[in-house]
Amino acid sequence: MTSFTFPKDFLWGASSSSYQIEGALDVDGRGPCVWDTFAAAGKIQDGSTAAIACDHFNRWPEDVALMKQAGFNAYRFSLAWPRIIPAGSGAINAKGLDFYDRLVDGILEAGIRPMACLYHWDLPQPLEDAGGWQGREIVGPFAEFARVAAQRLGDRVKDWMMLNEPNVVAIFGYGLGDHAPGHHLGEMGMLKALHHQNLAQGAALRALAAEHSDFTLGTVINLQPCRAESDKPEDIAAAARWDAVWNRVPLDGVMRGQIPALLAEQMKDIVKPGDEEAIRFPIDLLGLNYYSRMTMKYETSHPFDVTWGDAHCERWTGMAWPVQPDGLYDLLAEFKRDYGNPAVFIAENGAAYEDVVEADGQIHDVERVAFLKDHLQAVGRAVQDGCNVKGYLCWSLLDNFEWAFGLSKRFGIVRVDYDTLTRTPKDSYRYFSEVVKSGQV
Ligand code: IFM
Repeated sequence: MTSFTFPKDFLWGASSSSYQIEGALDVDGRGPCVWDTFAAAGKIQDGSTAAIACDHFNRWPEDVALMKQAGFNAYRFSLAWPRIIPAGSGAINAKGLDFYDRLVDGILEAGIRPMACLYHWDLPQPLEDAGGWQGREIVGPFAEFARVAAQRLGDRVKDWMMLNEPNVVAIFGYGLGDHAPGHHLGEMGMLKALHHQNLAQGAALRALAAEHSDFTLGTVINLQPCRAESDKPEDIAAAARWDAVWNRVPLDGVMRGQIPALLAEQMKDIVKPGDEEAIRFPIDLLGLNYYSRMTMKYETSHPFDVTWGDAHCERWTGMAWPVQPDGLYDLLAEFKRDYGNPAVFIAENGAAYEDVVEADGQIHDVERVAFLKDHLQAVGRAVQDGCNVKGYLCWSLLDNFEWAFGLSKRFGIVRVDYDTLTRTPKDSYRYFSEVVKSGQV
């Protein structure tokens, strides 16, 4: 592709999440969350915790300055539910809200558009103890949390995303047990957690719409095009099944108010009358997270009789995820074709690699630069072909706490030295900043 110039009003920036960067888990009245419990149970692979993480709670002015210096005009961050409502429902913690108040003011002063995400996985532990995403009782508290956050920040934050990657929460947190809260509930556990997040999201969207008429409302889903590993009918069926679970339950829930036909029988006792209407909402902006495709095959030892991998790919990230920029183009083109081309933005895209700090203290992360370039070109091609893409936010500004992998996987375009908490921009930061400032890839 020859060089492409993005529209002038394109959103450029990064995404982050509270638990992965803030630290300060015991400060100012924050309550416990499921990831605190999961870490305390020794489930983090490198034995680390998020107790300090990037210490963004204290160092956010430096992080906002790095974003400003890079030329960003947008930043998506998440609000820690247990910081704002420590028990998940009930008493509001004014000091928790004060933190986000300061942060939002700082982001706005830097000329950056704050995009708040309500739920990026730090579920208050008392809510999990009451059933978490397995029960419908969580819908009310989530909508109340949305209302509380909007009442305090809604005069300045106009972009509100509800959930981040509900499929990961449901599948890894409740189905397979790799993520907090660590349940192994299999297929039904996954489907319940998916549906109840859809319901909570619908209620929160309505609560926010009632608060302010000038909000841009949306949510964030990580879509992964699913293709069959072979032309065997069982692999083709496995790909269709997993597409229904991973992509369509969250996507068709909010966009169409539909339960995928392939899952209707299994979900018939989970979905109550009126639910389909309750999960549908005419959102203004959909965040799409993209990391790779999924190549599926039939495998009876796994839930839904599926497994994924990609034996044929030649490029891999440090997460052992295949590098497939064409998948991002395909995703955007298919979304345009199948959903009527509503506004979307890339809410996450990036890669972890084994970074090396050179003798001069610099990080020449050539693989991450190539990853970003290839994916930005894919987005450019999609925009050129008429896809309604409003922005690109990389994952992530900082190296951070990568969930069950702890501090061992580095996704940042800025390195964080976890001993000194020093931030060092990598080559990828400079590369991305050039793209942002020129608007060209
Ligand atoms: O770090 C995560 C983020 O929290 C959600 N999306 C994928 C990222 C990389 O695994």
